Amino acid sequence: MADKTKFDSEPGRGGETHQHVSEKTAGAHLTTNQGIRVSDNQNSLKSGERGPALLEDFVLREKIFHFDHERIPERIVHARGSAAHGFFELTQSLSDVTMADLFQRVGEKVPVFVRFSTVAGGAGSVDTPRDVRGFAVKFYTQQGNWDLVGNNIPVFFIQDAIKFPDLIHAVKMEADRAYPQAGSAHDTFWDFASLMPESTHMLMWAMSDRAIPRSYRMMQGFGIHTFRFVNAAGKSTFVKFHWRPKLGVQSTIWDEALKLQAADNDYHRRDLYEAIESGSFPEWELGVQLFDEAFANKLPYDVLDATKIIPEELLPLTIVGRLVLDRNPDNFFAETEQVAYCPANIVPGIDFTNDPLLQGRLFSYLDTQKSRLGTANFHQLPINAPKCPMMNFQRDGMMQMNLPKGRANYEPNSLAMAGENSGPRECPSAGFRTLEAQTGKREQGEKLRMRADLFADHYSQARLFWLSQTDSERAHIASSFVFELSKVALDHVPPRMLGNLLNVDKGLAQRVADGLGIDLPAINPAAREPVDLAPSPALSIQKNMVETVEGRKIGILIADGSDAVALKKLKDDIAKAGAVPFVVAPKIGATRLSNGKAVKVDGQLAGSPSQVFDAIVVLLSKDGADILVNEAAAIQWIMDAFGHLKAIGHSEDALPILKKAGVEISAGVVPIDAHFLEAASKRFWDREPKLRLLA
Ligand code: HDE
Repeated sequence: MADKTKFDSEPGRGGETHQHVSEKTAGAHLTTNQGIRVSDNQNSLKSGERGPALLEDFVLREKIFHFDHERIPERIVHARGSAAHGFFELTQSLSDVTMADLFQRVGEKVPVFVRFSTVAGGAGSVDTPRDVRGFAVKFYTQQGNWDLVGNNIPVFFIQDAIKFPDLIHAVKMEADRAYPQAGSAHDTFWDFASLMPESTHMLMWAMSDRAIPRSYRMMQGFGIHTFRFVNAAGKSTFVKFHWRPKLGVQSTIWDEALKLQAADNDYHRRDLYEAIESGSFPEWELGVQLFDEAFANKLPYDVLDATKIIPEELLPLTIVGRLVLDRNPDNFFAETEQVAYCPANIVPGIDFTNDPLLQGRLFSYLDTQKSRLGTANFHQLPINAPKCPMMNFQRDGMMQMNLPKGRANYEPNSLAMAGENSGPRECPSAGFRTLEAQTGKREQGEKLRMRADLFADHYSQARLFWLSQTDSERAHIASSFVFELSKVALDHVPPRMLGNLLNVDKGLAQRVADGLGIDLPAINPAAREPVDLAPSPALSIQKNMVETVEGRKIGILIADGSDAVALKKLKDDIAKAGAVPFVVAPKIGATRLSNGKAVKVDGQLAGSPSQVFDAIVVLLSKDGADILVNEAAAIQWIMDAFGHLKAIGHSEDALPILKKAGVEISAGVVPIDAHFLEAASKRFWDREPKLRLLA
């Protein structure tokens, strides 16, 4: 490869840098796409030194032509994303319920490519808006590719695919003004959402801290729809898929998410990339909820309705495998951008249900890939190609990259009798067979445009979600509704939304009305009266926090005179606990520590605000504190960490600066030697009511 080649460098006539290889250097010659060696990559061909550029300059034209076409259409939704390679390893066999090959043999691994994304924003938008996150997994199994294209929230806004274009039009930037980018806090979204009572359950999740995750590594993932497993005997079992992050679910809080949009547009992308580069591989468990028709028929909601969950307390998860992401893509475009997921990609042993949202998706993804990737041959791109043999009689099309040999492009044929290659054939026993699902009479009958009865219950599960949250989480949800609705300029919309929320919980509706400063309207009649369902503690983030510093990033503020021994110990302890220390100082170059030695730090104070850390340490000497007490960036650094409910470790001499930043010595504010790491594994929710007025 050219990487290790030594180049001669010499300036050209205009002082431009020319890097040369010699004629004999192997493997390092710059060429055109036709393999023609390039002699000068700095100057276009001109007629005379001040003359016009010449049309015959094929080197220039080819280079600019290719550049002009570098971009492809971005995804219509989920445009902004990041991805990684890894594997899925089976830890418990499911051979009794499915014949899918990847679920047979414990210990066997299947390669995967996983893409996480936001939904509403364009490809260049920020990572931390309030939004649902995509969680799409491509399993390259021995039986072909299976794509589990899910989200980090287990329900969806709508029940029927026919509403998807309306939902997306409403949430994306408004058609005339082309803003806001990547956010739901605007007229058209809430106009639509308030007219769609079926969205209410999803809105509760979207207004919760689930929609502002700390990291892709710290989100759950869900297949959402009810799918089917089918075993070798042809028996079908319903299944719902859940991904569980090893680090637990962790989220930011709203003020922090807002400030992260300024601090680091690529916060999640960087976090995923760095974690994998450093060998701290993100990991999830795969859990399945398995049930049969009889169980489904007993539920007070319909399992074909994607706005409903089955609480874990009612139907526990069986953990069957683990997903580990251990390799970053080599090229963002070739892999992350060109990967084409499709819920219709399933393997023998897995099948669909009649969920009307899923059924629409089965059409959409293949269709969209054609316009996004420009050719029906996108499946041949390395990232999309199956890793098992793939053979059929499909031919030609734009960008055909395969070179099929022979005449057999049809079937049946008898070319084998003439000694020619005759191509592949169907297999009745191992080929994919759609389950001959025996379905009840409600799945058959007249052709109707209508929904099943239980789909009309729009509020019971929204209430269940609300009742399952801690006080702090409820305050966040109510405040999010206030924030979003306060951005709505159409005065008739917030009351309509409140009329829906009254069906969820009167207290919630009242809090939102108070936060907006408007009167509580009359309740909007429910299409079907909600019923009280038992709360599900599993739905709360705070009740299930994994108290660990593993995978977290801890910012340490130092300045001239900071204690060298304490700094070393702190960094070692943090690294030993599986977290990442990140040292910040007013200057990136040399900071002179207490031992007289100069150190280079990881980030400059003004460019490394505390939002990007999970906990901070203020490790200042008296002199350092005296100087930084007059530095707004340092005060803000500490104030934000306190306001974002993070642990703050400090040296004795740093106390005056903490005081100036308004830090009250309270839970989570600790001297560095006093169990700082224990504090750093938590967030201090109880601090919040003293710091901000929540709804
Ligand atoms: Fe998607 N969705 N979606 N979606 N979706 C796309 O496919 C669509 C839905 C999801 O990282 C598109 O390749 C319809 C639910 C993810 O590349 C498109 C409906 C869930 C991703 C599309 C839904 C998802 C997409 C756009 C309603 C969670 C990103 C580009 C019936 C279970 C995949 C593309 C990636 C992407 C259509 C609803 C998840 C247009 C019609 C529900 C994670 O085909």
